[in-house]
Amino acid sequence: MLRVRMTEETLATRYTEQEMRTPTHFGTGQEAVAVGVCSALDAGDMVYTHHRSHNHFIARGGSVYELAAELYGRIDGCSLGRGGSVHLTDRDKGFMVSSAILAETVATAVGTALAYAMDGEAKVAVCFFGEGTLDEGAFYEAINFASIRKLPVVFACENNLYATESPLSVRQAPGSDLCDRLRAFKVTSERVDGNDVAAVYDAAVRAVQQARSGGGPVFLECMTYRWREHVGPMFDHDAKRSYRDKAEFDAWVARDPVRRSATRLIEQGVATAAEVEVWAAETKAEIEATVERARQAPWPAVDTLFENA
Ligand SMILES: Cc1ncc(C[n+]2csc(CCOP(=O)(O)OP(=O)(O)O)c2C)c(N)n1
Ligand SMILES: [Mg+2]
Repeated sequence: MLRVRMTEETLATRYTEQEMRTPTHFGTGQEAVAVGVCSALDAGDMVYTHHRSHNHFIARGGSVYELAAELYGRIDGCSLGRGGSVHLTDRDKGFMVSSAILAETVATAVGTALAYAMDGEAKVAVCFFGEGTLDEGAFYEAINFASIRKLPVVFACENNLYATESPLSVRQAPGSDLCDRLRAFKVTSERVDGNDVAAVYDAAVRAVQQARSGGGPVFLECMTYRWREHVGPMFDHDAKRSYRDKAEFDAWVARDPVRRSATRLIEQGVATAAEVEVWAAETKAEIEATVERARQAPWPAVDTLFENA
């Protein structure tokens, strides 16, 4: 979780220098969902995700160097500098792709799960997405098909209460419940504290076990909150945006998943406060050096511009 947090914080800081020319959706505050779910997977499983993609890439074992190089448009990037933040890939690590088109990767994850089922492979496809994806028609086609075929797929929803600057309250009928929508399709559904990495991990282990053993898909609604603006490195209140209440923001920051995780380790005697501080400092230094190294990597050669099109 520290690696995920420090990577995102370092990239957000460097983003303001205007050298990364890719639209970027930062996932600060949502780390526990990525880490909890990815920790429950096997190496052979396959992850798909949406535009807020960095947490999942790093939690799946993706390289910080290749992520940073991708954001800088360099040849060493995971997509050879052509994709930017919303087109990450590392198939060998079990991370197929991120995509900014809402619900697109839900449908492709279901297709991957269908392939696993047809080939008799005991693998699971996982798709991360925001609650805004439940506003898309394609989502319901995909989950219905997965349910009918009992496909090995886990739908990991990061419900951070907002899609761009629209709260859930203006996008769904009063009293509407996302898990209930999935239950209408007979998909097993569970709401979980998405800022508690242990709770997410436990729920993900159950979900993956069900999917892998032929019990059908599972929907996890992970309640969480994004700290930064929808797209870009700023904080909404610094940017004078008022669509989110400052008190609401502060309440979620008080439930910082990384700090909660550290506190638990210290309380359980797994680590001392001093050790946690050393980990944080060492991780930060390592990542800052890695991001700077990526910034200095070469550009793709101009005559390769149309390769891999
Ligand atoms: C099909 C489609 N419609 C609209 C958009 C524009 N869009 C980009 S991000 C976004 C909001 C996404 O919200 P959510 O799914 O909750 O994810 P979050 O950004 O909160 O992580 C929208 C509407 C899009 N990318 N794709
Ligand atoms: Mg959202």
